[in-house]
Amino acid sequence: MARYLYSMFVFLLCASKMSSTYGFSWNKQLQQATGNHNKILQLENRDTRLEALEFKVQQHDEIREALTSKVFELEAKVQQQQLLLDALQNAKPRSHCQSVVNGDNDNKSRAVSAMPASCADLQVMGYDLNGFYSVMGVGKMNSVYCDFTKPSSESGFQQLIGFTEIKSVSTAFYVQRSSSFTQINTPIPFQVERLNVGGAMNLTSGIFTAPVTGSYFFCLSGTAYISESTSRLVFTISLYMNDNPIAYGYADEMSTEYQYETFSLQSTLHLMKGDQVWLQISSIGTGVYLYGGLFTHFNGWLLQEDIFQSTNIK
Ligand SMILES: [Ca+2]
Repeated sequence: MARYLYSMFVFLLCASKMSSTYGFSWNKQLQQATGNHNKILQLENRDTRLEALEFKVQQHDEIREALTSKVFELEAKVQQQQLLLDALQNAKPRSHCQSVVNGDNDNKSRAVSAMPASCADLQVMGYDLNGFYSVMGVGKMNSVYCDFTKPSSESGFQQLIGFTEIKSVSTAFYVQRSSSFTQINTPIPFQVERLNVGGAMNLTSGIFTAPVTGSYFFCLSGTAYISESTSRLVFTISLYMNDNPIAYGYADEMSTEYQYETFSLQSTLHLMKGDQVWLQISSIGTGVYLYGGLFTHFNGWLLQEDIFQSTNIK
């Protein structure tokens, strides 16, 4: 560009010199040369500014490329942070009451394979907040207080509060007879259902089937009609558990007038799931019968479930 401007200046100078040859005055030539020189300077300034602008544009392009690269780098870091956060959330217990969490080291893997039975187990599984926890006891759940600020060897590390009453099902029934019954050696059916939570009591067959393994309570009370007789008339009712009589109720009388004799029995039994319980008359005299009219009552309910057997938790 400078070479071009210098050529222009020489050309104009020659032109002015030639003009003097043809009669122009020196002053006029000088003015014209000065004007031409100024124009050249203006062009040089414009060219300088243009070069400066081009340089700035180039700088802006470089800055833009650098910023774009930085944005990509930050996006990658954000993605890494999110992955790390997800991993931490999966590795930590989600709540105090949660029994099992996934672990990523050998100890945690060992703990996941079994139910926690102590504060020490919970600690291995990643729990570190003091509080009340439910852990596996002998046949039932235990409630313990864990103080993770203390070494596991100290007595205050774990305090047993007691066992936790947990039932996987609810079972309770109360049934009655509305009519008399005299058949022996057959389960006594019932006609009136006051309560049969869980439906374990079958009124038609008279048989209760344990829905889960655990301890149950049964209660029977009733009335036997005994006719007048000069000899002793008896009425024996039996509580059966899987074809075996395990308890008896008894009533008898010998009178010249008919009598109503009452009987009752209670039983607390440990039943396995599927075990069956029912009542049946074992012996009955002539003219004797189980009195109906809502005078015979049979109740039963689940006291305590062997939660780990019935839920098959090891
Ligand atoms: Ca009697």
